[in-house]
Amino acid sequence: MIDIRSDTVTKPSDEMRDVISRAEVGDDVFGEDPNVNELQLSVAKLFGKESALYVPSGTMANQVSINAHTQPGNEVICEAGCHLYNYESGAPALLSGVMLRTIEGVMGSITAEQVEANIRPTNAHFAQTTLIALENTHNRAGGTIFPIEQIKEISQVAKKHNIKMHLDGARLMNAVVATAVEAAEWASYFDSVSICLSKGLGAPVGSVVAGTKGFIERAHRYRKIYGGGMRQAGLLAAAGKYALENNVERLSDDHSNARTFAEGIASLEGINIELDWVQTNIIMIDIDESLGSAADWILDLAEAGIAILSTSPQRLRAVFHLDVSSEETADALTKFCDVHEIRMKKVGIAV
Ligand code: TLP
Repeated sequence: MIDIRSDTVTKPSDEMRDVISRAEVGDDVFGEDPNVNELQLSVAKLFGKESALYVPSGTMANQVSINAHTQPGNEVICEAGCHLYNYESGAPALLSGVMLRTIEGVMGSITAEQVEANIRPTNAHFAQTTLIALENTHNRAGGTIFPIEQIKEISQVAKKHNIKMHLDGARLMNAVVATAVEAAEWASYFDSVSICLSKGLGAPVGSVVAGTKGFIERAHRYRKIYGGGMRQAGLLAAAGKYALENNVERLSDDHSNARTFAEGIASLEGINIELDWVQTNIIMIDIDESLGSAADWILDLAEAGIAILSTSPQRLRAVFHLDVSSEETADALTKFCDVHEIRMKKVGIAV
């Protein structure tokens, strides 16, 4: 089975397992795990921040950050398709007591003008806007990259209104590899930045969030409250360190596999792909209703040996990652074309 459901499905390589098996550990709740401490230091350095915190998941990275930046009753501005609004079970309301004010973006990106127009005036009637949360690359918009100039302008608006900025950088290293912009530059416009080690970077578990010392102290308290304190977490952190040292540059292979696949299927009848949106490792594939629903395609593709997910009734999402080689990409492309032919026949369109 070629699994392109997500880059979260990547499994640790033999080399990574070797590093895990030899990792020195300590009790991280006492701050004594050498691998966790080294990982935190290296991510803080990568993002040019004072401090960093290892957490079990990207969701926890976002949620400790929201809580550390806000007070209950505050409002957080974010883009309407973002992960923390759509896929985190309402956690901002439950855990931080904040409201989300969503803005419809273009390819997942919003503008400084949109942001400024959505900041609440200072008046007793209104919630206080205290945080802007952006996502780069943008998952639901198909791995698109937030233009750095736009981020810079939003950060100027944020400063003017004394509002904090958080970046869900689950896939920020994909943006780094796909552009000439370094991690520290992306991060410089934000008060906090998260990164997932368990997606395209290939570690089994874990995310890291970075920011000022004071922010990380508050985030650390929330990690404890959410039950995210882990003891001999160095086994996992060592895999995270290995991922950052070895698996960043190779993300460009995933990007070229995604492009090959997208270009290979884009001209099939009834298949619609915005090739401009294919900027990193994710492809959004819109299926014409005449060819059945995304659910129908998922079943037929599974039979052909491709595991894939949908994000809406007519949209499939394909994600390329380090466990899909260029040969497997070519194979997946052939299989997808075969399924296309099968579905054309099933619905009575001559091929
Ligand atoms: N995304 C997952 C699913 O939850 C949709 C995926 O398969 O892409 N931020 C972004 C931008 C993400 O894409 C995800 C996971 C997270 C945060 C949450 O990370 P985890 O799953 O580690 O909590």
